Parts: sequence; C-alpha cells; structure tokens
Amino acid sequence: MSNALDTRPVTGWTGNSDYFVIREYDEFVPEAVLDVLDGRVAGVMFRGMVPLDVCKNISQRFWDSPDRKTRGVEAPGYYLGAYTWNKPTAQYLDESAEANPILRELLDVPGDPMKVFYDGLNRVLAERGAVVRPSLHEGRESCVALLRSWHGRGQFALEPHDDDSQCSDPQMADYERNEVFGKPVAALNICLENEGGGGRLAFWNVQPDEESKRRLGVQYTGSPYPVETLEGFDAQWVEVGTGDVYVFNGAHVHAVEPNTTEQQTRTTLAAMMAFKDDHNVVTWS
Ligand SMILES: O=C(O)CCC(=O)C(=O)O
Repeated sequence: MSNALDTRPVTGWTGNSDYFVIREYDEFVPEAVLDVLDGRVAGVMFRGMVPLDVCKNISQRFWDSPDRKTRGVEAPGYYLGAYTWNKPTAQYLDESAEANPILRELLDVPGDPMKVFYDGLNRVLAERGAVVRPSLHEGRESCVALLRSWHGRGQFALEPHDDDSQCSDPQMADYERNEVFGKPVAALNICLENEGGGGRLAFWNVQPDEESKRRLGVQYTGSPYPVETLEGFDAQWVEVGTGDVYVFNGAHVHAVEPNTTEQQTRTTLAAMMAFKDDHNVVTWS
C-alpha cells in the first residue's frame, strides 16, 4: 500500500459571485464586519485604516521586544502572543496569561488599532444586544492578539490552510471557543508593515468538507492543503498594504505570498472571532 498523500482536489462549499468578494472600503465601517460574521460576504477590506505612524510605532515595538519568539516549520516566522493551533486548552491559556500583559503594554500606544476596531464592533453589536469579548475557560481569558511576521520562502510564506478546523480540535473540547464550530470564523488582520512587492493574501473560494479534511489529515488543524488540492477553485490575490485592516471568513482556504525580497518584512496584528450565540462574539488568537 502507498503512503503517498492523495492530492485530488478537495470538495466543499463554494460561494456565489455576490458572496465571494473582498468588499473594499476607504474607512472603517464596523457594520461591514457583521456581514462577514453573519456569512453574507467572504471578506471586507478597510484600506489605510491605521495611520502610518501608529503602524510604525507598534511594529518597532514588536521587533525591539525581548519577548518576540520564533515559530517553527508549520508557520516559519516571528511572533508575540499565544496561538491555539494544535494545543490543549490549558497550555494555550497558560501561554495567554503570560503574553497578555506583554501585549497590553506593547499596544498601549495612541491610536491602538485593536481598541479602535473592537470599540466600533461593540457599538454595532450593541444594537443587536450582543458584545465582542475574549473567549473564556473557567474564568481564564484567551490571548488578546497575535503579532507576527511570516518568513517562509517557498511558494507561500504561510501555507494554504483554514481557520475553522481547529475549532473542532478535541484537545480544546472543553474550551468556550470550540462552541463556534460551524459558524463563520472571522479572521482579523491589521497590516503594520508590508512595503515593496508581494505579501498578498491568497484566498480560495472553497470551504473544504469534512471528508476532504480527513483525507488530507487536517481535520483538526486545517493545515496544510497542498496547492494541487485547490485546483479548479477561483482564487483572489488580495493586495495588502501598511495600515490596511481586513477581515475574512477563515473557513475558506487561504495562504500568504512571500515578499519579493528576503529583506522585506510583512508584519500583522491579528485575532479571530465568531458568534458563539446570538449575544456573544468571542475572540481568540
Ligand atoms: O496574514 C494574513 O494575511 C493571513 C494570516 C493567516 O492566514 C493566519 O494567521 O491564519
């Protein structure tokens, strides 16, 4: 019997042409984030939302931070914060407890874009009697954000993956975050630096089904999808520039293109969120 990976194209859900767009705005429109959270549109882009001096200040603090860490082969690069991927709940929450004070201090700058984003989102959610807040487990909080810079130098800086499979990971079955599984997972990305060429977001019009995920062994991790398995699906290549803020449905397979040269850096501040029920949008990192 062969152990070779079966790289036939995945099967799954694809959206129609009204849905599968990244809607562009030239300012922050928090109502538009609800369109992603409710699954009416694949993504939204707020061009130039964060002033360049704020981006520069935060990215400099990231590169100067003694707490910045190196991430391994599944997503090579540098990061600050904690990530849920492929971990038990307790480990993630321990790492979050360590990272949160560091992140809060780092982001304590005039014009903190996370605060601007969540204040705006909370304003529109309040009209529905809902709030956005960190996901919890036994009174402990998720990490507020993840700062990172991907440095993979193959076809992708970050391999094709989805963000919803991990919400069904049995290692986190006890964690509030896993209650969102099956709802649109909105991936928030705030671009702090990406000058020069490359660094686009590749975004495929497919949310793979469970059978495909099992076949590829990514049922609980969502990563990686060999690019051959995405053949035949429409893809968007989204230009990402310093100061842009974008939110997309992470259940679609997506990836990050490398920068044109090794000297460039593409740094983003990110978090994920989804409706847990009608009244709570919970976040994690
Ligand atoms: O940096 C981006 O544009 C997307 C990042 C991403 O896909 C992820 O962190 O899962």
